[in-house]
Amino acid sequence: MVKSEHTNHRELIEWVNKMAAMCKPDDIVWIDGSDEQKKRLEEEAIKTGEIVRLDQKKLPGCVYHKTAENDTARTEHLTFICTAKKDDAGPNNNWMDPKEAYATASKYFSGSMRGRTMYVIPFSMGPVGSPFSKIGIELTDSIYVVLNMIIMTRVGTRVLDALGTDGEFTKCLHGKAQLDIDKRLILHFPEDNAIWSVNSGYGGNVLLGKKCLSLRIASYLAAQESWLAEHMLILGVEDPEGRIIYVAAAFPSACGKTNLAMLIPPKALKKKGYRVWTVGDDIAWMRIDSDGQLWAVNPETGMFGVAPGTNSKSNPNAMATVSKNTIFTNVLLKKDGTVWWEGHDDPPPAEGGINWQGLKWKPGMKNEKGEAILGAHANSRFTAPLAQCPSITNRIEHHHGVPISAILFGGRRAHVAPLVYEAFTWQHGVYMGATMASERTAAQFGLQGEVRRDPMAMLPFCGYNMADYFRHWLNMGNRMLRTPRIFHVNWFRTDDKGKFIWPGFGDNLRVLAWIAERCRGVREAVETPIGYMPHPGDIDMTGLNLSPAELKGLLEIDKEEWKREVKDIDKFFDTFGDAIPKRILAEHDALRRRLRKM
Ligand code: GTP
Ligand code: SPV
Ligand code: MN
Repeated sequence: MVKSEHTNHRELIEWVNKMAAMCKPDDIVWIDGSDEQKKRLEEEAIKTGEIVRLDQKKLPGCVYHKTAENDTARTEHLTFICTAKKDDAGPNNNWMDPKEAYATASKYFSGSMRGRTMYVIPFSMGPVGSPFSKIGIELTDSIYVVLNMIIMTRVGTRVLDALGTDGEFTKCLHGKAQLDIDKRLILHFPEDNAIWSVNSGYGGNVLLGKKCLSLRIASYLAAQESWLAEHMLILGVEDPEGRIIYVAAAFPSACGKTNLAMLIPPKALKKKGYRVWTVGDDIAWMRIDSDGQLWAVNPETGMFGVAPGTNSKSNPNAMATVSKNTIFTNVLLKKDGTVWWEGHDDPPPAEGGINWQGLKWKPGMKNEKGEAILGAHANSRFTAPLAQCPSITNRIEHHHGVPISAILFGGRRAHVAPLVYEAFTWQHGVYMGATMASERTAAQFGLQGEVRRDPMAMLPFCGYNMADYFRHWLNMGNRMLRTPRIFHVNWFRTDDKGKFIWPGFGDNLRVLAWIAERCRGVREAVETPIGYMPHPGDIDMTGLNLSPAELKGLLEIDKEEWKREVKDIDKFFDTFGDAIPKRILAEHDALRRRLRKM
């Protein structure tokens, strides 16, 4: 009979024992969720240098951490979906045979925790005990991971209590091993409800509750259980009459989810009485409730946000949120025990500091090629409790979450996509999401700026064949009594000098206000070949310095660009063979026809 002082869950105890037998840690510590234990772990990590305590007067409760230089973003090329059949992973995923995956990773894990402690983190994605939540247990040899998970998820003994003696959980194993990029693997086994991550210490690769569980594994479960696990922020837009509509928005990594989720209304709209409520900034789990409508929950409790460009002008709510109890990763560490990043409120610190590569850094430093050396990595991040966000909703612990009126898709497009357009129907909206594209950012390894198709912002996160995922989206629409309206937005159109035309950030509320009016059915729109669009006069421009010509440019559709777009989408669909749902192909043909008649 297996025994543990922590749980009577037999399968859990056996699994922990088995993983420990492979990794051979000196010690095993169960995370209980208490402040005392958290403090103890912090002290320990400070002693070993894994984290650095920041100036506690200026940044109370804050610490700093630097990852290895080759370990600063998710490594999509080393991320695999390991299903028995290759087709089930789809052309959108790297696939590995589960047997081979377990065998290879076992070699890397074997004995890798000698001289280290294995931490057992019971965590709940979603409110503890809610029937909609999912429980995971992460084993890790990194205190940094433990401290992040404490902020990002609900952890500790109460989760074990909710799990009981036979509850289901995702088996999450993480080991830093040697942080060897040549042996780095992020493996998902949807058929076993398991995740193995080895040789990395970077956020999305190792905080296994986030992308690995809440998107890749959850999307697989959601398809079977008829719900949606999406890479979406959730926010509430309150209009001057006090009515709140909730919006979920899918933008690819580093394309503005955190910023939109915490938006501060521009002065003129604030004066009119607009407010924004933050529900989530990265992940939405959405279910059809007994009222036949779509409801969304944010399964996380923290934000793991991009630091560069965050300042009290672009995102004052984020700045307030990271003023205490925050972990800063790969930013510039200043001599005075504070931190800095490109686009911070403070000018580059003349006294310099330690940059993300561990170099003694001074403003203006250049490399051999004459390029600026950054203080903070472009994908440097902060981990902060969402509860500290001034605009946080009071519905965060509600197990139904919030009712969704609108779904937004969007990416970074210098051209092609106008500021906003609305789908004619749910089916057309699913097509819009399935064909969205964006320029690559620093959140992924690879060629920056290259345009790639990133359906629903889920290309790196869909745990199964995306053709089936599109079908699942279509079917979800059929099951709803009333579907949310679907929109496409683009804050990133540039002029001929490459400058963003739209001011973005807080001013995005002007577009949200139009969307809210569309949802309430009180605004007419212009019918165009790509969807419904606003009359330029219907976007509230009070207090905004943008010429009518510029606004017109933002709403323009270039027929030739769109024809090229349609061809590019053909190529993308081809990668799925004949698996793409007919309803999606019908929308594609319909768009082509409408453009021809334009
Ligand atoms: P992940 O955490 O990687 O999923 O990213 P995210 O989608 O939450 O992106 P985030 O809000 O952190 O924004 C990423 C970058 O986009 C930041 O450098 C912002 O300054 C920039 N950004 C965000 N919103 C806007 C906008 O409306 N206009 C412009 N021009 N830039 C924006
Ligand atoms: C993203 O890249 O979409 C993120 C950061 O939100 S990570 O957790 O690394 O995935
Ligand atoms: Mn993200």
